[in-house]
Amino acid sequence: MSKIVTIQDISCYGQCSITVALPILSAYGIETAILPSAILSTHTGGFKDFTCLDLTAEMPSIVDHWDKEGIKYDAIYTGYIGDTRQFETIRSTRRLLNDEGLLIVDPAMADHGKLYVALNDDIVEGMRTIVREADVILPNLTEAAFLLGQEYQETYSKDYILELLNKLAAMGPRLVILTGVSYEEGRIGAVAYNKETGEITEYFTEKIERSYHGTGDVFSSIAIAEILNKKDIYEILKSACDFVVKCIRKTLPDESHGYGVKFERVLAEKIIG
Ligand code: PXL
Repeated sequence: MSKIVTIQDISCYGQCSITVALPILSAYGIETAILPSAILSTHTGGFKDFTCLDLTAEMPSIVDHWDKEGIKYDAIYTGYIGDTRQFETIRSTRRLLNDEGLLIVDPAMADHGKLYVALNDDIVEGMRTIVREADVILPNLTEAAFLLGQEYQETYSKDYILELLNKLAAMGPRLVILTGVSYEEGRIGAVAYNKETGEITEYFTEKIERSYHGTGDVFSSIAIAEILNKKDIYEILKSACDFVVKCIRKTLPDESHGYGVKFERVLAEKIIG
């Protein structure tokens, strides 16, 4: 059984970050520890006057204690990071990885061409430092462009996607999974590049014209669970894309529910059937 630690915020309300990652990874039979980076009343997408308790100062002590206890992990999964000092802690947490352990970075910081409201360019720069050390990264198109210091492009060709994948892999990671790729109307999906084999893998599904917060976290949690369960890359992309579409479909009928996706029933159906 794999053991993972996820480093991201606790958004107490809003179906994102740790409240998404924990149940999904657990449902896949992965032992999951958390290194919370902050406690927010809600996520920062659409709620006004959210509260935030920063946990930067506590994080190194937690990691030191784990180290003293001899605790080891098969993977570190990082998500939304709101304070640049935490990137050093993330790098230091790598000492807890087993020999074959993976640093998996979801640079959750932007979407639709814009940084999330509470973030700035220093976070992008910090995110680059952990991307350089990562084994796997899962950016969306906006995050990919920002990591590379490029303008976000709304329309693009296949060559542009291949160029992004190549440049991101050149930063360090051996597997890049780019999300939110759409070459034709009505279809959207993910494209992966494995630097070691040179293999490009794509999976596309129906595009629903409604966007929700937290879908990136749902995608990454499923993909990471499948990676740890040693699925092949096509299965990883298919599982994550299909799961997100099902979650959006479940959420659509409830128009008052715009802050996240109703992933819980979809997860329950996956397990119980
Ligand atoms: O889902 C990404 C995310 C995570 N954590 C916080 C956020 C967001 C997106 O807005 O605000 C606090």
